[in-house]
Amino acid sequence: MSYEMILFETDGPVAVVTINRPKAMNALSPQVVNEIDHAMKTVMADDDLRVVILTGAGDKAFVAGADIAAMSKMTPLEGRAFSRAGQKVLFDMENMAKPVIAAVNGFALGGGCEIAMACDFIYAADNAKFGQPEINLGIIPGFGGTQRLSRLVGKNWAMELCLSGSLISAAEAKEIGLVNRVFAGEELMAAAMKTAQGIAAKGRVATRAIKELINQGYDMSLERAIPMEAECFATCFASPDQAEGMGAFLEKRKPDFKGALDK
Ligand code: CO8
Repeated sequence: MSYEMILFETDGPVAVVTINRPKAMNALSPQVVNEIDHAMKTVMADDDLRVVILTGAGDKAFVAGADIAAMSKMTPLEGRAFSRAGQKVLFDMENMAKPVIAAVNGFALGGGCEIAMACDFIYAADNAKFGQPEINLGIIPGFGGTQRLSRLVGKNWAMELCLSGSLISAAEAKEIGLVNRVFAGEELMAAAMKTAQGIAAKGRVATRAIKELINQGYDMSLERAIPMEAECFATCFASPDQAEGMGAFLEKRKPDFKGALDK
């Protein structure tokens, strides 16, 4: 598939997916959402790719939301279809076996904040702004925002952001736990790439287990989630990565993890 709305680049084991509609602040149209979905599936199908960085083109916006012009003409049924399709793409990305880092380089509003929250964690440029301003348009977040935001930052902040539609700075987003780290704009991609390359050098079996456990356990009681961890812990011992990792430690050398993911 050749992309029109995103750029797909690789740097060794790291894929960089850049939403590329800077004139429309990288707004999410149905085509953009489909292309992101395709890019993530391409990463999953390629054994050589291990981590994804998702970012936006230009220095103003990561994603300024769903495309308001496209949404303005939607019927209720089309609105539901768009919302459900977007939710599925974000859910698939959140649950894919390979990590996805959001590098938020400007406005992350509405669907933009929602897509960033569906990534495994967020790095932000110091000029980034976050918000769920849908209420100003007479609608609500539709790509999982009411649910992921409260899980990430707590009910009180989710309520304030969704009800007021106001924006917060990168520093405030870090303070409430939405963003992991904030960088000067020109340093954001290098920092995201350094972390991505570091994760890419880890074992794939362990990486996948960590994603699955944290994502699935998040909504479960500790009593039910903890035994799941023991099962995944045991599974790690069936992967060559366990022998390699521990052997490398004991031999005082760097590990070379080769464990593969099943398809
Ligand atoms: N959709 C379409 N176009 C957009 C969007 C958007 N979300 N955001 C910006 N643009 C366009 C503008 O229309 C403008 O286009 P043009 O140059 O042709 O007039 C261009 O980008 C530049 O924008 P501005 O001139 O407004 O730039 P400013 O720097 O003055 O302001 C802002 C930047 C603050 C980002 C401002 O553009 C803005 O407020 N944008 C809208 C933000 C917003 O409300 N986002 C939420 C959208 S709703 C949503 O995301 C719901 C998600 C769930 C959907 C569920 C399915 C139904």
